[in-house]
Amino acid sequence: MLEDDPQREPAGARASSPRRWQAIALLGVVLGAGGLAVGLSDRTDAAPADPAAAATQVPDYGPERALMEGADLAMDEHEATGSTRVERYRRPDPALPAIPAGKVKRFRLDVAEHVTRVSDEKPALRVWSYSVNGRRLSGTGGSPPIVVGQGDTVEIEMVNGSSKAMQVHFPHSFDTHAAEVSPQRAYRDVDPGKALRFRFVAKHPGVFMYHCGTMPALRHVGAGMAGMMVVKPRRLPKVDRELWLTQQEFYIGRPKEDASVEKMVAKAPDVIAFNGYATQYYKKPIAVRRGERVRIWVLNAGPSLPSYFHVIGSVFDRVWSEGDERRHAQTMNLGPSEGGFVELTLDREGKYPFVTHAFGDMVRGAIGALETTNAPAPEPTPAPEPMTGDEHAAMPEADQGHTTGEGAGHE
Ligand SMILES: [Cu+2]
Repeated sequence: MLEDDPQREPAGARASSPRRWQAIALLGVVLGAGGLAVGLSDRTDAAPADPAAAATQVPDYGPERALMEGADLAMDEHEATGSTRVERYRRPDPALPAIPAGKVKRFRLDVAEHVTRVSDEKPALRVWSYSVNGRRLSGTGGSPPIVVGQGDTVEIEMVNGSSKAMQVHFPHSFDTHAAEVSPQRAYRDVDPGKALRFRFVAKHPGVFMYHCGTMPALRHVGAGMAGMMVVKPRRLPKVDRELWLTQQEFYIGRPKEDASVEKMVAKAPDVIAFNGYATQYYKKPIAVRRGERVRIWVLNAGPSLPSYFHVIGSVFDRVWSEGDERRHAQTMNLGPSEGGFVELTLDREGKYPFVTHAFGDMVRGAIGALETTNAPAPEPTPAPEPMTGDEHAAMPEADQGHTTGEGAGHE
């Protein structure tokens, strides 16, 4: 299925970049006393003259590169420099984009290393993220969703910084869990200013993660390089409204600089956000209509913490995640990289917070709200209080007076 159409030099040439070889050399030192040093020591030499030979010696993706993680982590932090102008925030549209027209679904991913806030309360940081077909989530740490249908042929063009304005300093790559391809070919590193293209057939439906797989992957995903790829199942019934929410962790380092690798390793994010900015959909809720059927596509992009997606004041009629379907569910549980959708109908006017029900994570910003069109205007919003007790008691408008179940006449 894969039609690999590289637009750049062979992978081996990239593997000879000075930083990479420094990292390999350091790894050699680190592992010097161990048996692994035997297997890797030949890579501490200068770059091989033959790129093809280098490609076979140094896999772009796999356990051997994962071993280099420690070395890379130690060396690269705070290495990048660039514009520190803080990008202007624009609230990402939570409406799920349509599947593009055309027989082949084409997506051009571009990379930017840009300084932005991901929370009103925290300093700005340099986030690494993707744009999709020219659309970027400005002033947030998020990346836009990609939407195709089951059985579609998908063409990905990964451009690592199409212009100087993208401020790209590092090799990056693009790995989508929706594809069945050779990762050594499709997901290999792309140097700044270069591009790579591949195709696959999206055989499996689901909500898949895409992300940068360049080692150390934790650092690249923790810096922001992840997003949602929806492959809609065949014969999926139409609903009134489709939304997308990607939960993602952010690890703030020194102000306006790259994310903190130490915090990533410790799994201690400063911010956990839906669609790249903490509490944005709580402060300005997502408008829905009472009685309409809403489908919310959710991805947990991690990189390291689980998500327990719950809508306060509602029960999911249907949950579909990772190939399984359930009904009558209160929460959709998603490990890092997992995704799915929930369907619900809000029968009464109101503001319905959605959260990860891991409350220690929710208070870091993983809260938003659906608000029916005619609901009262949102209250002036202080940052949400930690909900250590009964969450419903803490919510405005939770009590609509329907304690006996007779319900409907209230509105
Ligand atoms: Cu990357």
